[in-house]
Amino acid sequence: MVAELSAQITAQIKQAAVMLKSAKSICVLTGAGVSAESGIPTFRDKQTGLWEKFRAEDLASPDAFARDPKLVWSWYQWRRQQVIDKKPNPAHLALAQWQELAAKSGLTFTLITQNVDDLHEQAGSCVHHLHGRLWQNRCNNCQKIVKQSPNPSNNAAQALSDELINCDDCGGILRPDIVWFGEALPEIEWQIAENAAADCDVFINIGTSSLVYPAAGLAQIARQHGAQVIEINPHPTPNTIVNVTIAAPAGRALPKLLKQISAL
Ligand code: BV8
Ligand code: ZN
Repeated sequence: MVAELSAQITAQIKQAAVMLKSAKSICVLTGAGVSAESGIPTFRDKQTGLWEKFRAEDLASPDAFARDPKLVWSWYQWRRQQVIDKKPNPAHLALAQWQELAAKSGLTFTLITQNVDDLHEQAGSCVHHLHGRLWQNRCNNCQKIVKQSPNPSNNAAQALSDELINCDDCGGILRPDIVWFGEALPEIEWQIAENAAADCDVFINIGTSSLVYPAAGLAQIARQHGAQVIEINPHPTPNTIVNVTIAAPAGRALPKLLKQISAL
C-alpha cells in the first residue's frame, strides 16, 4: 500500500490545480526524473557496473566520441539495454491523458522533453525531444539517420553489440542521434519549445535538475512572458522562479493533479 501524500503536498497540488484550471495554454518540460519510477536511473544518478567509474557528462560529448568512439558507443548500447524493457509509469500516462483531454477542450498543451528514452511516445504522447533520441543513430560523416529498433528481434545480438556500425551509404561510423554537451540543439524542436514557453499561461518543470542550458532557461522565458511556473520534483532545484513547488515524485503527483483539476 503506497503511503498517502502529506497534507502539505496535497495543498500544493490544490494550489497548482487552481492555477491550471483557468490556463488556456500549458507548456510542460520533463527531465530524467519523469522516467525514474519506470526504473530508469536519472542522468546524474551514480552510474553502475562497468560504467561506475565514468561520469555521464564525460561520455556525452563529441570529444569523448572522437577520442574513443567504441567506448562511447558501448555506453549507449549499455544504456539501451538498461531501458529496453522499461515501461511508462503513471507520470507518463497522466501526461498523455492530459494531452488528449486538452485536444478535446481546445486547450494548448505542448510537451517538451530533455529525455532520450521513448516512454512518452509509448504512453501515447506527442512529444518534442530537445536532446535527441536513444533509439536513433546518425552517420558521423554524412549525417544519415539510421533507426535502431528498440525491439531487436532476429538481429538482437548485432543491435546491442559493442561493435561500431558503418553507414551503408558512405562507410562512416554511426553515432547515437543525441545532442552531446557542446552541441547545438535541433533548431526546429528548440524553436517549438521557445515559442511554447513564451506563449503559455502555465509552465511546468517536471523531474529535472534544471542544470542544463538552454533547456533550463525555458522556465525563465515563460516567466518573462507572464506565465506562472510550477515545479514537480521531490528534491529542491536551483530554480528560483517557481510559483508552486509540488515536492513529490511525478508518478504520484501527476495523477492526483489531473484529478484535482477536473474536480474544480
Ligand atoms: C549548447 C543527452 C551551444 C546526452 C544531454 C561549454 C561548451 C558548450 C556548452 C556549454 C559549456 N558550458 C556549459 C555549456 C552549456 C551546456 C550546459 O548547460 N552544461 C551544464 C552541465 C552546465 N549545454 C550544452 O552543451 C547544450 N548545448 O549549449 O550548445 C551551442 C550553440 C550553437 C552551436 C554549438 C553549440 C547541450 C546540452 C545537452 C546535453 N545532452 N543529454 C545523453 O542523455 O546521453 S543533457 C543531460 O542533462 C540529460 O540528458 C538531460 O537531458 C539533462 C538534464 O538532466 P535532467 O533530465 O534534469 O536529469 P538529472 O539527473 O540532472 O535530474 C533529475 C531530476 O529528477 C532531479 O532533480 C531529481 O530530484 C528529480 N527526480 C528524481 N526522481 C523523480 C524526480 N522528479 C520527479 N519524480 C521523480 N520520481
Ligand atoms: Zn554516412
